[in-house]
Amino acid sequence: MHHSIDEIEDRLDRATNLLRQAKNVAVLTGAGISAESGVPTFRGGGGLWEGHPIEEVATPEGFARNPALVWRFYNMRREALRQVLPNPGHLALVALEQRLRDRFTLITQNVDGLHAIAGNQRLLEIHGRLSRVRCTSCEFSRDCPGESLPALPKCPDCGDLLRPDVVWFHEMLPQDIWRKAELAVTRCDCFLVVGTSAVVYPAAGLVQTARQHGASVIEFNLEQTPASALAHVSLFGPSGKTLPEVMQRLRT
Ligand code: BJW
Ligand code: ZN
Repeated sequence: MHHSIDEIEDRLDRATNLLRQAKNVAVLTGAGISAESGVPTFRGGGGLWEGHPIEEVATPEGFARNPALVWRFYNMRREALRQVLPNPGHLALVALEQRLRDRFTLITQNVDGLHAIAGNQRLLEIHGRLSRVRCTSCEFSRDCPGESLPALPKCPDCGDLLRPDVVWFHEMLPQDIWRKAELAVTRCDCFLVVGTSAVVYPAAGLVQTARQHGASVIEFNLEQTPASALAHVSLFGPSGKTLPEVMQRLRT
């Protein structure tokens, strides 16, 4: 995507104006917003982890087949998270929440916890959180960030196998959180779609929902996605640059 300086400026101005006019704002983020923090995206790198398609390690079927393999994948990612910090894209969304307060909702597909670490409070983590574990048999659940877990961690209450508290393919999203996300999207007049390939449902369907309820849609991504066709303005570039640029304009 190559645009002239004038075209880029014009898009930034249009995005800022849509945001300025909005009473309620909802934001959907994906792995791309954390890319500049050093967290790998899913569909980058061919969507493979050590040669395994992501469906093999991020499904209940994959976990049932080979829990040790799946835990190796998640323990590796838990370790990697210790090194990472929020980037200017995350911080721009904290500034936006501070400006709008209860007129702002951040919906994230990310499990890295970086929005919470950055300081967003009106946050809906619809795919769960990597730092949390829960029992495959009982109600036990615990947030244990930065803790090294055994190769096959067991429940302290019942002794059965623990699993990462994330939403795998073929699983339902946490219903209360999902309902809140849908409600925020139907109520917003401006919807930001940041760093997501917009192919994983039901999250990707929120872009359509926003449009159907009359919101303006602004996309932040490196490249075009299925959401581009629904966006009023697409800002192509790293969100660690484009989000702060829009926030900067909003202040003047
Ligand atoms: C940058 C950047 C920078 C890079 N700046 N941008 C309807 C239609 C079709 C299929 C389905 C459907 N409904 C359900 C399905 C099946 C399935 C699905 O959607 N499959 C599709 C792939 C086709 N969905 C489900 O299974 C969902 N559950 C469900 O529907 O339940 C009902 C049911 C019940 C029982 C039986 C059957 C159905 C659950 C989906 C859960 C997704 N979980 C994962 C894993 C989480 C745990 C973990 O992390 O391990 O969530 S999958 C993975 O994808 C992860 C992500 O949250 C999610 C989205 O990915 P994301 O964030 O968009 O990342 P990428 O890598 O794809 O994109 C990064 C983007 O950033 C790119 O565009 C880059 O260009 C950009 N970028 N750097 C700005 N600096
Ligand atoms: Zn248990």
